Amino acid sequence: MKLTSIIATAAMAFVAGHALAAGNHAGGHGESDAIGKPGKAANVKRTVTVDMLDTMRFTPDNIIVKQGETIKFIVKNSGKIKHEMVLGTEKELKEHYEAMKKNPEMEHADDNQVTVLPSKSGEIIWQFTKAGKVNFACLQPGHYDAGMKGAVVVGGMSKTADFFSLSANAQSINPIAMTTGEVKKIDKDAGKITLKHEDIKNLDMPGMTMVFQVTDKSMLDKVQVGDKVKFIADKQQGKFLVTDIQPANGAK
Ligand SMILES: [Cu+2]
Repeated sequence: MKLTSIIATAAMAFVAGHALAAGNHAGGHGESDAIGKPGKAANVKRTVTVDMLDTMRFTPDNIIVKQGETIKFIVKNSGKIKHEMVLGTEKELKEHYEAMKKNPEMEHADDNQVTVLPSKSGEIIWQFTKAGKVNFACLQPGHYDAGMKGAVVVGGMSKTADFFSLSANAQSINPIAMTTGEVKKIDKDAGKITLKHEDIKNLDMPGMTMVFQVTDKSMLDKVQVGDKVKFIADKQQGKFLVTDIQPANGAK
């Protein structure tokens, strides 16, 4: 059995919601173990918003997570046609995509995927238990072929060269490590934080004070101006992002 739990098309309006129906995978049947397992809402440490566009792209399309981390993906459809985000191995995704081409009307409701109608959003809560790479794709007919895919790199070590090619000075693949810094300014509305930071090794960036976009505004509730923090910085599409932040002393 591959990506199962195919449901009938009846509840079209319902697909924008998350995959409520698929409680059957909790604990896994084996097939999903390679990519992790459905996450529990109580264990969510971080929310990542993924935008789906009619240009057949995910933004971001390269996401870095820690091994064991439970991520809540807010999956937005900014396009005018239906899209979906499905997590899987490349093999699973390809097989599923072929099945979708033969049965374009089918809807699925596994925990590892969400189908989203135009202008709507849905969510996936997923725990990444194995180091390595988990692929994701839109399996709507034609979309995968058009390049609508991405990857989650699990384990703090990027295995995808294209991620590091974004960093002009990247000469080697550096492990993603927490960087120490101090909060200088928080702009909650804009989702921005200004950090005076030490060397950011994974971006090959010397210490300085910089403005970062946070991947989730709620991260800004955890810290205040003047706090010493540890954070993970990333660079995607030329923008500097903070994907995780926490008080440096743990206490708070
Ligand atoms: Cu799509």
